[in-house]
Amino acid sequence: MSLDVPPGYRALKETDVATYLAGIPAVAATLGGQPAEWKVREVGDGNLNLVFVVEGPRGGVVLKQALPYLRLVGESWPLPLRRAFFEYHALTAQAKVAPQHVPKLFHFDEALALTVMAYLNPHIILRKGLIRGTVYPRLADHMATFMAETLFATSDLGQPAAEKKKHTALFCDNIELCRITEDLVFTDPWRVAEANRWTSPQLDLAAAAVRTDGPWKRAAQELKLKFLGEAQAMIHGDLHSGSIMVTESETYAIDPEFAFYGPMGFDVGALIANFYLAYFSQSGHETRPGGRDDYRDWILKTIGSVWTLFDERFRALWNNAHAGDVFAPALFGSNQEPLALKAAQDAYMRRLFVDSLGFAGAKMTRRILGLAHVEDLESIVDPDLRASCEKRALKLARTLMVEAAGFPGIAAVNDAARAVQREAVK
Ligand code: SR1
Ligand code: MG
Repeated sequence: MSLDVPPGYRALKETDVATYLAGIPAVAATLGGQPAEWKVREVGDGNLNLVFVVEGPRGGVVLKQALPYLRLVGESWPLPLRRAFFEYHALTAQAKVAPQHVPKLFHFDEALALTVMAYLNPHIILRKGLIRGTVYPRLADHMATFMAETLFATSDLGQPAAEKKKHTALFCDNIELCRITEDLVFTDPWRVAEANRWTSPQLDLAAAAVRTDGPWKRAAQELKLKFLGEAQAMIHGDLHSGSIMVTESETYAIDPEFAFYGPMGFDVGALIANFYLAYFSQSGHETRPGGRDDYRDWILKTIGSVWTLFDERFRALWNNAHAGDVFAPALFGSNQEPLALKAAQDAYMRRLFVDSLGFAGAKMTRRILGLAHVEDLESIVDPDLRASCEKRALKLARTLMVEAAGFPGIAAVNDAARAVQREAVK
């Protein structure tokens, strides 16, 4: 198949990068020295793009370029280059309210579909840290802040309707990346799809059972309806632990190329899902039974703190930084009906909580039965051990999707996860 690329586009090679960057003064200054001294290496290990790390005598940058196809699959799966445009606009919007949690942007080239940003060093991808069993004491605080700030600011509470409509329009053409999510997260795991894969034969029965499970399929479609129809805020759209870079003291959300105006719970749910996947995969990484018990506890504590702090910060923004056309202070001013406002906030946050659990369940299911899996589980070499971790994760995933409304709070969800972890796997 010949790929349709716009004039002026070419996929860069390692040998092109220094010459290209030399033409961008802010980047040249950040790198220092001469282009001949800059060391370039392609490090992309994600599903979609080329990623070059460039280091000079003074500092480093990352150049991320979209390919006209899905890297994970190859040229048989074309993908619009325009995703770089959405990533650039999402990073720009996020940097306005959470600059400490997104990489600094140096440059965007629409024709080449590339962005140049700060090289985060010595940060590592969170997923790798979770596999190693590393504790990140500030992670929950940082991710709760990132989500509360970015979701609130782009919601109808944080900006006037006219601005929201314009910003929504900027992202509404991100059709193909949304389509990936619509298919891979909400549809394929519940049907026979060529791209699906799972640990076989251990999960064959489980994969077949999912396809005939009416309540589970219905829950997936109710969530898909929300994803398609609820333009609540500009969401990151792919906020898994591979899209977060960390040290013990810093946290950055990267790669928002799936951004669009969608349901906020999709971001919160993606993060929670990846923590639960990490939780259930620990049995595959401990060197003796129980060796990761403390770490499992830390993951659950982190999940609890993410939700609690997010809830707290989102409400604080609502009380102190309201700028939208809904729930106007004129209707709910502090001297007027504080209890009515509190009740409205409780209802709003409750809906968001229930949505987040449902989305978390869908995101967990797709990583076990769908096309794109996660290293947390894939790196467990013994297929029986991996399958037992995956069965536990699937069990919680179903409960989160089908019974989300029955959970009174995040502590109860963690209790359910602990109970599943303790059960013998069938
Ligand atoms: C087909 S691309 C597979 C997945 O990689 C991205 O990170 C998204 O999660 C997407 O669904
Ligand atoms: Mg990504």
